Amino acid sequence: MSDFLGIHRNGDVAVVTIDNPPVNALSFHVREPLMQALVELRDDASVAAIVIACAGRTFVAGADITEFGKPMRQPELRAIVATLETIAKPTVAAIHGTALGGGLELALGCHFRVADAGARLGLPEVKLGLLPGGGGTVRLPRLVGALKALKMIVSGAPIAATEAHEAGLVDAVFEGDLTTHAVNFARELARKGGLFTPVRDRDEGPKETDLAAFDAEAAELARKARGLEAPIACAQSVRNAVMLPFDEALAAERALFVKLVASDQSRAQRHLFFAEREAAKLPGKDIVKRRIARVGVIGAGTMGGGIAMAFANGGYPVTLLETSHEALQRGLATIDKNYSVSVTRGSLTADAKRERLAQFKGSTDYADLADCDLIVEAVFEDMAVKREVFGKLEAVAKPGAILATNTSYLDIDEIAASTSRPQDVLGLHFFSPANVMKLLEIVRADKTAPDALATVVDLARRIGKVAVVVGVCHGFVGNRMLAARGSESEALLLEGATPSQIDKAFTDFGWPMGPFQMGDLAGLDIGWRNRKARGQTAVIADTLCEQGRFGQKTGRGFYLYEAGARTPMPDPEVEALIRDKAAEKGISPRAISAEEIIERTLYPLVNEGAKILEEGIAARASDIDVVWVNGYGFPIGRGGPMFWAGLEGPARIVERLDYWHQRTGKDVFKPAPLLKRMAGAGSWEAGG
Ligand code: 3H9
Repeated sequence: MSDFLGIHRNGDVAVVTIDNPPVNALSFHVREPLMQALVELRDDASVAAIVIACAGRTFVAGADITEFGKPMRQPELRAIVATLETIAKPTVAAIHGTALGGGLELALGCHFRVADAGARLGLPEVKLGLLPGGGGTVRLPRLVGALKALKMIVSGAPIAATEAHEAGLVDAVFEGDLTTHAVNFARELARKGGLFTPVRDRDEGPKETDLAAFDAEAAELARKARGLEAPIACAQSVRNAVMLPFDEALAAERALFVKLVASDQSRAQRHLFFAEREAAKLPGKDIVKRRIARVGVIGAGTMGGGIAMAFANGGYPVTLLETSHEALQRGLATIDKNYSVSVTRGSLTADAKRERLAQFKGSTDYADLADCDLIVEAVFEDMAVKREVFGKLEAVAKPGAILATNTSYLDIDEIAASTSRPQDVLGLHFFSPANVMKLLEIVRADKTAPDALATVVDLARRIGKVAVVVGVCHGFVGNRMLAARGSESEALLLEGATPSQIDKAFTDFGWPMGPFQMGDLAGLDIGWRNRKARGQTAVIADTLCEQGRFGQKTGRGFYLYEAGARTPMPDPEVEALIRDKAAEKGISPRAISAEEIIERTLYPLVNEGAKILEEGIAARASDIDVVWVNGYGFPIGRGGPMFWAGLEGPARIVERLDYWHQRTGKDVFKPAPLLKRMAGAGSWEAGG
């Protein structure tokens, strides 16, 4: 009937099959024939029941996100669902793969839902800064109860078919050919006959709601939302489903959706959705990737152990190498302990822990790396040590093995030059803890072969990382920009701001924590050691370290911590120290506004991003956003530094950078030429 929709008959059951690869999104060219098909089948007396199924790898994964922000073409999903509910004969959604967002809402318009045993169902709109806008917040509570619906909608996390069955969302779970099962299921219902009640008219769930428990849960979720509007709107809409008649609650859901879809937060989150997928794309689609069957990791310290766990978690056998038997045992014991914590927390079963541990082979002999297809070194951050490791790898690694360094700052071209196979060398910059953090900066060195790069980009996805390919420079994308963000921290303190005032400006902006709280958490001694090695100083942070104040681990840093606690408390001693140091430098303290704090920390961050883009260290502005959101906690509702720069107004940023440059003479404030062009052109691409 259309390229995107087929109808076939199985006796008196009509099967409508949506076919819109890759994920069967409900684009206009699907909605139009779908609406027409439903009306025709409803009015066709020879049809006893209707099954809605999908071709390809999944049921409908949602509305077509690319259509948001443009005028919505009719018919809308809500009208399709409303039409479904006018059908008196049984309607059955046959769900395989994922039924997400508008996909699940379409299924909620059917009388019944049957699912393949491997299917997953959810309403993930909140992750796009939205709420389900096709009736999901009003219908789901009628099947699973308000509390469960609240959790599903505010978290956006899908649930498995079996859980959906237990919750009442799915009526039957099948293994084998789903369409055949669905047709038989529908035919049996039609044979039995009777009245089939649409979900909208089933209100057992909302009626039973314990409002006090609901409100307590909603308040807790709102607290965790940290300034994001969508989770609050989701909770409000589910509450409406309990309190208001169906049509009023539906209208209220619509009003909230319309408001959210036009909001900067949702635009930012939609930008990130596509940015993450774009970042994983490399030019040269047909590159044949290398085979990775076993991974070697050199160094079983915090970083090496975490990297080894990341690969083991992704199903790869790992050879873990250390210099001594003791260090190896220590590393393996830590890995064992980390998995035990997951078992205690319930996120891993004891069997899964055993399987993961069985992936590890420990060794102290480089010769044992000979069967590895990828070897990642995570040894001490020192060029001589790294070169020595790569020299040893040269002798043992098999031809074509990819040799990766986890360096955070060092020149990978120089490391590659220490082997006769620089085409196999690249950087894999994991973030700590490497088994948890999503971000992976993949560093393309001068001579890295395209197939080696394509292989690790693919591998990153397989182990659940968000990968961004970056070029070689000091600190790559993330840490280089972090240095720019922190360059004014000390100056702000000396001029009159307190650590808690600066941190508050950050948390008010949406960061999970500010730079001083972060420093205390990571350990101030790390930065101190780095500064000493490079002949640099930071008067306040250095003095704190000289006093043994290393942060949380010593109970004192920029803040005070009660024994075993993580809550920072302002410390008058630190504030006195700051005033003393300022007086020594002849600086009289003045009041510093939150606006000034943002200008002197986040504008240099954007400026450095523009330099990175101009130098080709990052391929796209959106890649930088992916790095900052996934690796450094930049608030998702702001879309990453480069997207936020567009909202903030690049012309304003340039003007204020100029101001601070004139005032301080510091390079971080000198506006990058690309940023200036962007201010004129309106977008990073047009500016470039
Ligand atoms: C919604 O439904 C609102 C309604 O409540 C209200 C309406 C009124 N639209 O992720 P992948 C593309 S909001 C357009 O790599 P996987 C994606 O960009 C929606 N495009 O595959 C990529 O393109 P490319 C609620 C979409 O197998 C390609 O498909 N639903 C959409 O790893 C493959 O994607 C969601 O939020 C879309 N909805 O994962 C679900 N979805 O190849 C969003 C995907 O050019 N989707 N694309 O880069 C997902 O979570 C994952 O894509 C999924 C498959 C799990 C389905």
